[in-house]
Amino acid sequence: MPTVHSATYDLLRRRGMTTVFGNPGSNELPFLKNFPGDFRYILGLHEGVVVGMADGFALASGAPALVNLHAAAGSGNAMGALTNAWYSHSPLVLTAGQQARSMIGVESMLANVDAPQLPRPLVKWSYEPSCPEDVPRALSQAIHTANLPARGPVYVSIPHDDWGHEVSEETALLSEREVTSAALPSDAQLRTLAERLNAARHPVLVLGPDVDAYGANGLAVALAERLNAPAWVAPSASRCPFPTRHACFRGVLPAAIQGISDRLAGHDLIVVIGAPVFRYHQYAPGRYLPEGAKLIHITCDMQEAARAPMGDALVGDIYAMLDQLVPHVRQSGRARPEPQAAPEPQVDPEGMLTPETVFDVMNAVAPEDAIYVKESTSTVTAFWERVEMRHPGSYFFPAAGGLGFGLPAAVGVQLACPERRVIGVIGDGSANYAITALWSAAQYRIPVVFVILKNGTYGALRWFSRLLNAEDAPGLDVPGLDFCALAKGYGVEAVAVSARHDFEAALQAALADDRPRVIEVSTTTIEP
Ligand code: TPP
Repeated sequence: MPTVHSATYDLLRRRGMTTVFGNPGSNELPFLKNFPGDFRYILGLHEGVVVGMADGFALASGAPALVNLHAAAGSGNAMGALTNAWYSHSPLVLTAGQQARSMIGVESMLANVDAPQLPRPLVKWSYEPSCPEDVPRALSQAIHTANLPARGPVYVSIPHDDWGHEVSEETALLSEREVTSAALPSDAQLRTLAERLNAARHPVLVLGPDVDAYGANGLAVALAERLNAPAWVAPSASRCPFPTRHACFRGVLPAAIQGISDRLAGHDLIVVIGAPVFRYHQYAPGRYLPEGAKLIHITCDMQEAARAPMGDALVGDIYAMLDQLVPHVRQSGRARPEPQAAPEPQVDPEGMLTPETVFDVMNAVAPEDAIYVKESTSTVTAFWERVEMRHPGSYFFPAAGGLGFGLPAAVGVQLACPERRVIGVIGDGSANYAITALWSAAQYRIPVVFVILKNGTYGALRWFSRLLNAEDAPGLDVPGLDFCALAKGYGVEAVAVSARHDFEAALQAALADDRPRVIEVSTTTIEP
């Protein structure tokens, strides 16, 4: 007879989920024992790192990733990372060990009391099977729930005495299931949408992370070219949905109500695809839409559609909807937007680089299909202006702004995409939230190049402190950090640079290596 253990590994194998990201405790050992030879276990030294690595892996591979956490304490440590996974529609299947069933009620050590409640509201579904026989089915439900649109994290708590229980042969039926979605627009919906686009005098596209997640970047380009319309990236961008040197490309919209209206002024139709409407950040109240503009929202997430404060929405499969829509859009006679001028090089002060120079060097030295995992909060605008991104899956940024994503996600992305090089662009503030990811990169020989921008401060918060009239707030500087020493402590070779040619040489050397490297760059502060 199969057991919960053997049936679960069969199910995971059939779903292609043979990488387990975890940090174990006693509750998890019965799951991990007899670990099959065709599976790999990636140990993270803190649960934020575990979920961050899995998040990068799931985002870059587009497939569910398995996480194994330790009961309540481990799950609690992972919550910050879950904020990002929730907003990036990352299909994470989180499992956590629970005390033996008969020991939960007395609240023994490691009993996770009311376990399904703990990760809410940052999961699509959370569950503890009511009997051992239900564990494989519950995991099957978890995997499909995570993967169906809108994708997102799920959580299953599993008592540790369940793994040895026998289950029915019928459990094998779970492995055979295919669960897919087919959300296409009707002919009438398609016609109405195409008519509105064809009738618009000055349409504009606003593209979000789900365009990239569903590989619809090429369709977004085709749509922009048919409409000869400018294409903006939706505010608080967590992925790159459009080639950044295309003539239609305009950059990332600001994350403020009035700022967006100002940038989109003059357009009569705003078409938002694969993003919430909108992911605002700084408080700058104003008009939601510019004068005379209407908005159409194409999304895979019914919650995004329902909660938007304006516009019409169509919910469905982003790729399939664009694929059907583009042939119905007439080639516009409008002039194509002029390509944006290349930004000027910056002059670096003695003993430091401007972030602009760092990005110019990266753009010149890195392979054209490099993947950037970015977590340096004050340098977002400069990065998008200066680093060309051509291919799908070229950029990942924490979707909820929860720091501690960059270092581990870079490791996970590199694991998922061994054929491309991953460069982590991490602020000296951000790097500390998940620094132990360096250890996983070293131990599993995952050749991420980590570029740490050392400006000695929480740069974005300095900017916010001016915006919020709170410039005297304490706790905004981070002096005295030595990332070369930290990196060496975790087994990663590191170098500190403060001149352009040294950075060029260090980046070239790091990219030629098949092990991870850290480059600490002394940088100036910058306005975000
Ligand atoms: N804690 C978490 C988990 N997430 C956050 N976003 C913050 C705190 C608040 N926060 C936002 S930006 C920022 C902080 C602390 C500063 C990040 O500094 P750094 O990585 O050095 O980037 P810089 O802004 O200097 O480019």
